[in-house]
Amino acid sequence: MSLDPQTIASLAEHVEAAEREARDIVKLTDAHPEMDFKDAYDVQWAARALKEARGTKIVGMKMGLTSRAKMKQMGVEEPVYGYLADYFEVPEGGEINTDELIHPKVEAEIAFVTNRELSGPCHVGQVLAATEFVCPAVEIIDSRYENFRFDLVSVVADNSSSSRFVTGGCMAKPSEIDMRALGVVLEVNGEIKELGAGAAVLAHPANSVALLVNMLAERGQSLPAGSLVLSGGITAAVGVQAGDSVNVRFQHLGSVGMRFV
Ligand code: OOG
Ligand code: MG
Repeated sequence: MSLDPQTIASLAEHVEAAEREARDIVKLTDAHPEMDFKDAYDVQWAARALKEARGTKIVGMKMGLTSRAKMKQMGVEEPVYGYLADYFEVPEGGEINTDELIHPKVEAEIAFVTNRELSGPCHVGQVLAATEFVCPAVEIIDSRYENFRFDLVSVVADNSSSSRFVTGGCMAKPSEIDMRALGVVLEVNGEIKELGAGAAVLAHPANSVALLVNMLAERGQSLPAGSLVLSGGITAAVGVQAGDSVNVRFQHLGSVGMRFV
């Protein structure tokens, strides 16, 4: 059953305020067990509209739960998307203030920057042809739900846990690197926590962007030219706290670092 428009609007306000105020809340399906996938994206798009009405710009999109490691860690089996707002972006080597977050985790990801509009139906070849460059990225996720426990519908409504992201300065054309074999090493305070390769993301990270475009098409939306897209965590996410220093090494693409204060 679908939720009525007033309920969608009030859930969007509730979850968006929890994000801005870094407060945890119970998952939305506790009070609304009938909520479905479409309702959840309605809440996400309504929350996004609230931000835009306040002057926040949307600078890109992210895919999540695109690797086995992430699906297994969170106990959900389907990729999801979210939007990236301007204030989510942190410069490379920058500081992330943990007072503004609830329980942050870091993820190693490959970011795509597109040079033309992509609309569905979209296949991986169109994504590769429309990719100006890829660059290394770290996403900092921060579920607004208690103890990071959620179901698929609740996490979609919560903008798929989007919170902060950092991109690295090295770029490559898709033809210059084999993204499937691209190795990543995630270190916290100099200690290796996770290892992986690009193929962990739907066999090729460009598949994740194609899936995003096809999911957007279901709502009559497209991916505008110049979009930044995070293709999803390659490894399981790693919890961090104030005082931690994170460095992720990407084969061929340098490294991305940040400090949590
Ligand atoms: C959902 C977001 C997952 C990714 O890269 O897989 C995500 C979550 O695990 O909280 O961003
Ligand atoms: Mg992610």
